[in-house]
Amino acid sequence: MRAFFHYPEQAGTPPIERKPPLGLAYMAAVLEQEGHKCFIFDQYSTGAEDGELLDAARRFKPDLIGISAVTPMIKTAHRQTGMLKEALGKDIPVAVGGPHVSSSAEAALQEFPRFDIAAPNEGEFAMRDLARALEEGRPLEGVRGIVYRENSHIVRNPPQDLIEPLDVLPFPAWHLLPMHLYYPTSPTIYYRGGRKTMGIFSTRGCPAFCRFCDSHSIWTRKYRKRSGKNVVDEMEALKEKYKIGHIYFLDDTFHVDKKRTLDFCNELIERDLDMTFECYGRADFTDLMTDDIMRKMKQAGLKLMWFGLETGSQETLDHMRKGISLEQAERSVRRVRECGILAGAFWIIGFPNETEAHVRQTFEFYRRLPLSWHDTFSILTPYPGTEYYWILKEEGLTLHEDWERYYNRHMPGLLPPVRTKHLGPEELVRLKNEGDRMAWEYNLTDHFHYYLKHPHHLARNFTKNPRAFMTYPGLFVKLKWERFLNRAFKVPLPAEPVGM
Ligand code: B12
Ligand code: SF4
Repeated sequence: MRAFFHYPEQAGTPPIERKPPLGLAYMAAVLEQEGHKCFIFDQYSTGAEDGELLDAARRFKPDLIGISAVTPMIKTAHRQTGMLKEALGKDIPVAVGGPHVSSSAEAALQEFPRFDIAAPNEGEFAMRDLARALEEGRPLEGVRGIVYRENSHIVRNPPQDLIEPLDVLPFPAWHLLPMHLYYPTSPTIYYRGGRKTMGIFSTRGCPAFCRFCDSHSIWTRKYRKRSGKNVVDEMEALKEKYKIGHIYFLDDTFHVDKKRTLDFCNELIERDLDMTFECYGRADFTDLMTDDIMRKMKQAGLKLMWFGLETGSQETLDHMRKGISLEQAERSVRRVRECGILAGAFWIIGFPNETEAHVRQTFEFYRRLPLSWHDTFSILTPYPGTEYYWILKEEGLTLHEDWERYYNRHMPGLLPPVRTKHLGPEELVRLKNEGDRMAWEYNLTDHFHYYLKHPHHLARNFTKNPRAFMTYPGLFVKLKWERFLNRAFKVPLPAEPVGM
């Protein structure tokens, strides 16, 4: 069987960040183990034209197509499905998976008639069983983990069991990915020190209940982990094969399990790979960790820990069911910094009850924290599958469901699909831009200080990406000049988002 996997382009703009479509690479690895031939077309990161997609598919001659889509990609995925079916000239089954269909497989098949099969949740074994059934000419009835059309009905088969232990999975099929596109590190990501980077997914599922988050639709809330040894094996392989020096863990919450965290650190220290890493943590789990564990993580190579802090208003934190307090958030960031690790945070504005005063509270909190990376602001976007999807709808705060416009940040000229009870979409964009500007002013100052202290990183990053560096002085002058005009002559700040 020949399986062609596709990760569509981001409609409307160039990619935010080139990161590997690991889901497709995992599925391809599993299919290859079974003797199938696979191909991955990462249109998102390559920026390839649709014509190139069709050429690649024609050359490969697939028997099965698998497309991955987040919500804002689903329309593109559907349009391209039509093009692929037409170009290949025969009835090749197209399965779509990933976050959007994980929460709403039936609705997606109803809304998008060209998809034949939707595969919600974890896809490795659903895809394996689907390929086996198609190859053997068996009906889809027996394939667990898929939703498909039968005559005019949509049929949902029983789900696959969650994969456990996760160590049974092979490493992703890196050889099918344009790996070089994921390496380059921008000068703004200074702490990676110019090392080649790659992402790893080492745990699945987050036990928390944040109302804006869609992770549970894919993974459930059950926390599953790969062993420390298995993860370090993957790091070692990436180092040997691709000279990767820095890993960004894409897990929702890396350090839920203290023992696994320690096992991983000990293994990494013992093997002395000279690799660094960054990960996402939750403030409450970090709060529970002893300084010993934090220091061990630092010793193992942890450069930066990211936190979803979201807001500076306790009322808003409680509304979104974040499950942390502002004190915990602040304590965790300070502790991480005291242990010699950098700290970054993600922020969201636009929660249903938010007023401008709430957003300003967030800005103040943001300024107070000793963060090392100042991330820009997202606007709450109610992805289907999240609790806010239903809450906002019921409260009349959802403005439309044009999925293509369901981005939560980095999209110039795009209004959010929601409002709050007190702020309209334009006001949310104005506040977001004000926040982003503040973030960039901090970032430029922080980068300057970091590079003063680490001139060798400056040299390394500069040689890796000189063009990106050249934008630094221009951005700095622009931000300062606009701020000066705003303060001195009340000239409004430009509405366009900032960033490098
Ligand atoms: C890394 C990441 C990114 C990377 C993209 C990486 C990439 N190329 O895949 C970047 C930073 C670019 C990104 C951007 C965005 N992201 Co993002 N991202 C993630 C993150 C943290 C990890 C994804 C990952 O690597 N997973 C690991 C692999 C193994 O899993 P997977 O890709 O999901 O694949 C598995 C299953 O989904 C399924 N599957 C997937 N595809 C297919 C296809 C078939 C045929 C089958 C059978 C199965 C299947 O099987 C796979 C293996 O088990 C997730 C959070 C999470 N916990 O998943 C959010 C997440 C996917 N992102 C999300 C969002 C909202 C976005 C943005 C829209 C945000 C924005 N800026 O507006 C953009 C969209 C950009 C775009 N593509 O158009 C949401 C998606 C919600 C939704 N309903 O769409 C998530 C779930 C975050 C969350 N907690 O809510 N993201
Ligand atoms: S902690 Fe992160 S991954 Fe977990 S539910 Fe909240 S937002 Fe989602």
